[in-house]
Amino acid sequence: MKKVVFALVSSVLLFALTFASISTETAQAATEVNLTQMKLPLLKQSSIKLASADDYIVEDEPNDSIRNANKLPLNTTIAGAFSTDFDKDMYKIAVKETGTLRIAGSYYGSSSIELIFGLSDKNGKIFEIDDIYEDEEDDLVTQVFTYENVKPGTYYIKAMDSGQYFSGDPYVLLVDYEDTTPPKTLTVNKVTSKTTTVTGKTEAKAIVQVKLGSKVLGKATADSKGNFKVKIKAQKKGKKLTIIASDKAGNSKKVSVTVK
Ligand SMILES: [Ca+2]
Ligand SMILES: [Ca+2]
Ligand SMILES: [Ca+2]
Repeated sequence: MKKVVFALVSSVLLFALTFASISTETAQAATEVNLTQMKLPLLKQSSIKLASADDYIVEDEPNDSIRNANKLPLNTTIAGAFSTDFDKDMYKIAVKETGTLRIAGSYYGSSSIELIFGLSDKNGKIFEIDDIYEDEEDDLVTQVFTYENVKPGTYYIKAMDSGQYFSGDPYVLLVDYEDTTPPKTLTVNKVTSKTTTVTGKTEAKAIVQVKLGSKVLGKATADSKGNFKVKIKAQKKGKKLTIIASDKAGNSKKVSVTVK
């Protein structure tokens, strides 16, 4: 009996040690991966706004199913490896506003892996790719999949080796998201010839400009509830002002008001 318990403990330990050393190796190998180089194929595509490709996180096993998928923030880089045969790595992403998703997967062509990956919903339904871009430079193999009009929701990225073999060689995934949704609301309170603060409501944190023709009379950022106050010089009755609310990605909504 004692022997069995000992055997169990040691196999658990061995298992834990194998995992610990694999994740350390993955982390070390990932630091050798040139993230700036990895970013290039992405940057070659238009309108890419990668926030933090120089920083990366490392996968956290077990992450083989939707239930234990690793949370992956948008505009983030993650490094992983296939640490056992049939290892699958699932990553969970949350999209808050309709936009474009670009997922780039890279690995070294001379290493022992051939990365395959894709985007699915929680039921495992695979999304069609709108655009595929492939690049191979200095041994670095990269594929960029573009998904357009991705609606708000939770999505999963599944990564695996094409042969489902264990190798421990690193791969890197970059998730780039571009907001394509303009602020939904923009209401402006009455503006009179005495008004020196234009107030109203729009999307939280939107930048609001008040313009007279092409001249910017004032500019302010909406608060976290979307309320804004833009200071302007009082305008004459009958003048037509344009109020423009823009989100961080530059999507904008405008309305016109006449000075009363
Ligand atoms: Ca893995
Ligand atoms: Ca895994
Ligand atoms: Ca937006």
